[in-house]
Amino acid sequence: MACFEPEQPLALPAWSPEVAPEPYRIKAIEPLVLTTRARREAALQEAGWNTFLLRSQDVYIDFLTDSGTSAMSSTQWAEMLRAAETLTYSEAYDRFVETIRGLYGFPYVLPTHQGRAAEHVLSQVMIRPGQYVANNMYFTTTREHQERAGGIFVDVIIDEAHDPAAKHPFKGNMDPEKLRDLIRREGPEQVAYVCLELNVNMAGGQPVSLENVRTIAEICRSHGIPLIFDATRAAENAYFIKMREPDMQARSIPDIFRELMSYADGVTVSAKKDLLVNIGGFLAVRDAALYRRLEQFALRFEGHPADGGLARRDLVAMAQGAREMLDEDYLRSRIEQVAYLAARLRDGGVPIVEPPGGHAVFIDARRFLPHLSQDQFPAQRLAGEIYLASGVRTMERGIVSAGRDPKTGRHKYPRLELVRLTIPRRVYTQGHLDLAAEGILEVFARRERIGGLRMVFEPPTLRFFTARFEPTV
Ligand code: PM9
Repeated sequence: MACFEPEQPLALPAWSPEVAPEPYRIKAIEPLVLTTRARREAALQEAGWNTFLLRSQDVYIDFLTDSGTSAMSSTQWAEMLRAAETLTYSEAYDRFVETIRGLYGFPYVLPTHQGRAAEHVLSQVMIRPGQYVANNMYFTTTREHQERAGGIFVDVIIDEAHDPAAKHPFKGNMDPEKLRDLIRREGPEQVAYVCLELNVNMAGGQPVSLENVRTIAEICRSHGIPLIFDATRAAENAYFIKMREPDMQARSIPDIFRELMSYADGVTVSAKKDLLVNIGGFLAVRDAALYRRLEQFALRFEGHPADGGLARRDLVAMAQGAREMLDEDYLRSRIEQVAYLAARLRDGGVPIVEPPGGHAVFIDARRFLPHLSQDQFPAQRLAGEIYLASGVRTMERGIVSAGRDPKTGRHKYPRLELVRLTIPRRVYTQGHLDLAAEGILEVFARRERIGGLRMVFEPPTLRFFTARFEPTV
């Protein structure tokens, strides 16, 4: 198979009985309620124009997040019920740890209640105040925990990642020169660790190439700097490597995944994404002494190291999800669903981040609403307008999410001002994607008449969750 051509969207494989659209059928349903425009207007006003604050019953199609929103398989449900009936805590823990060890290859595994808890434990244990942490772009909670631990966050992602139109196949890559510069400037002992996120959420769900991982790992090894992956969407990253990287097409996803993991000293994972569960996360490392320090810290915040504050059923659901997440048919159908929605919007002229990523389509609010300045919160406004049009809930990923500089107190003004349409795993059908696309095209048609917002309430941290806004026009 030819490798990725930047000018071409990811092509669907030719039809055959082996390549069906969704490799599952739906056995349980949750009714959806379509609200009226008047009801949505009232709901958005009550929510202060923050889609996070909308009540779920006022949402028709929920593209807020792919986190904890997956449909679990019948085997996951069966495992959960069996665990509650027949397994002791230790047996559930052993199953979880053996599965994670087998797939990820780390000897020491510490469950946590979700991803940000793993980030909290890792940051507090590994960062000395005043040390640097190099990242490929940022994720909100990851950066928050690094800075809370006294770390200095540095973004060393490639420049193309900040350009929504650049069609680089691996826009999540770190720039080796930027990383070397940081190490030269500050000295290797001043770099606590390098944090490489696999599929970079804020860049548009963009993957990192295996070649780039090898290069970054070599730089880290030669300077004695630990390499930590945020492996929250690493299974989806492995799929992109197989599809886009030269000489990878003949390899299996588990094989690519295993090689990827072999370069890291440790991982933090929010299991609410790749692992197809509603709650859970973990930390995994190679070094016994580091593990003992992490375990001691986690005891104070998470629960016993054998459960991370989770129930037995959560541990076995994660284990089963981990066994399902590397299935190539499932990954293909998931990533093609994202590509389908992207194509519908692109065909209608809507500016989106190219190429589409693994978990979401990102609309470029700067180009959608070019008459608004970033201080008028264009992505936040657009997310509200999309909700008003069709009851589809999306999320701002721009100036509101970026927050303020801890030193100057000023807005951070990220180059990317995006609205994220996040596709939950195994949940929505093509009909839902079509409806969402139609609603956005209707907003696009009247884009010139859309005004900005002003922030009327701002919390001190992670403001995107609870900030409130009012339209200026
Ligand atoms: N990501 C998301 O919707 C959940 C809500 S935060 C806006 O994208 C990465 C790459 C993530 C992530 C969560 C976490 C934190 C860490 N890394 O939500 O605490 O995308 O399980 O994981 C969200 P938890």
